[in-house]
Amino acid sequence: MSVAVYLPNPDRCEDWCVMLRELLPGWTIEPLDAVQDPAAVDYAVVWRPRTGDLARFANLKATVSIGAGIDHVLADTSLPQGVPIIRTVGADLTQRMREYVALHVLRHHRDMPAMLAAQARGAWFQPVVPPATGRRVGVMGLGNLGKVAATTLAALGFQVTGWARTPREVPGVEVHAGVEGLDAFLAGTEILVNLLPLTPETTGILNAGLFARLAPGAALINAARGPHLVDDDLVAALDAGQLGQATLDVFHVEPLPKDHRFWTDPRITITAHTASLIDPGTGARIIARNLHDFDRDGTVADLADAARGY
Ligand code: NDP
Ligand code: OXD
Repeated sequence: MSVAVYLPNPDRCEDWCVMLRELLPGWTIEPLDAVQDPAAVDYAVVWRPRTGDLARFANLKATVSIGAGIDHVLADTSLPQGVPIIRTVGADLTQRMREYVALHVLRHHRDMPAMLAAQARGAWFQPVVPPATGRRVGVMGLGNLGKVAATTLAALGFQVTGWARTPREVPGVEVHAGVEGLDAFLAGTEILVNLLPLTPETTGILNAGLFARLAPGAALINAARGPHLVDDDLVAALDAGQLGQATLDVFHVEPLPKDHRFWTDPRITITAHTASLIDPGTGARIIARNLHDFDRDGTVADLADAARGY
């Protein structure tokens, strides 16, 4: 079998090739840009491929996203139609995201940014915050990551609501579904966590209209994708006090450009798309297993639905 690997950083691409070669002995694993015979390529393993990269492979059996999201693959307008896309998900990714969400929800809940600002001024600052049981936190997206984030927050004692496309039961979480459930989901939410996939329906969903439906002074945590957020609407909502704080892990352009206004805004905490950064060692093992399973009989647990967009 022949596998073409692409990540924008050539060194990281080479690292992934080395690990996949160890895990898939007998397979040909090479950087996509080194492929001499595109017709022989069976599988592409990619993170943010360039437009046209995948169309070169006429006999592609499947594309593997090095990550849970597949938006970066679907963004290629010349993507070969009908070629299955396999996501990379697993306990490692879920655990990292649950830690990130718990950390930042607790930070906002306990007013940590204001405490750090007070420390910088040498001020003795004693805000009275409600216990978690008095705080309403909403999680958008109840898939692999959102569900675990929501149940983790519920275990910490928060009043947790969740929003998905379709109804379901999640222990300890009040679930709302679909566009018709959005108002009830947002009403009274004081900390909003976004873990939606990026699709045409969810692009720009974090906008002025949505912020207006949250509790005044709410905090936003966006750990999903940059284009979920309308940047100007975030700044306007912070200026108006409709939002109090934001933690952003993802951005329209990554790395976030050096001159972007978010860097110096004290109301915004920035992390560099590290909420649940895939560890290459673990990720390569998941990908090798998925390729092996798919190659055996065309079935694999982590198949994405390209038509749905996630
Ligand atoms: P899943 O595909 O497992 O779950 C997606 C969830 O979103 C589902 O519950 C789905 O509802 C819901 N959803 C999708 N569309 C809508 C909609 N229009 N309205 C309401 N709900 C909707 O995704 P994961 O949990 O694995 O990952 C979520 C996203 O997190 C990824 O797509 C990626 O963008 C991001 N991510 C970010 C990382 C980081 O480090 N910052 C790391 C990994 C992922 P339903 O179940 O009803 O279909
Ligand atoms: C992912 C990511 O989609 O890291 O897995 O963003």
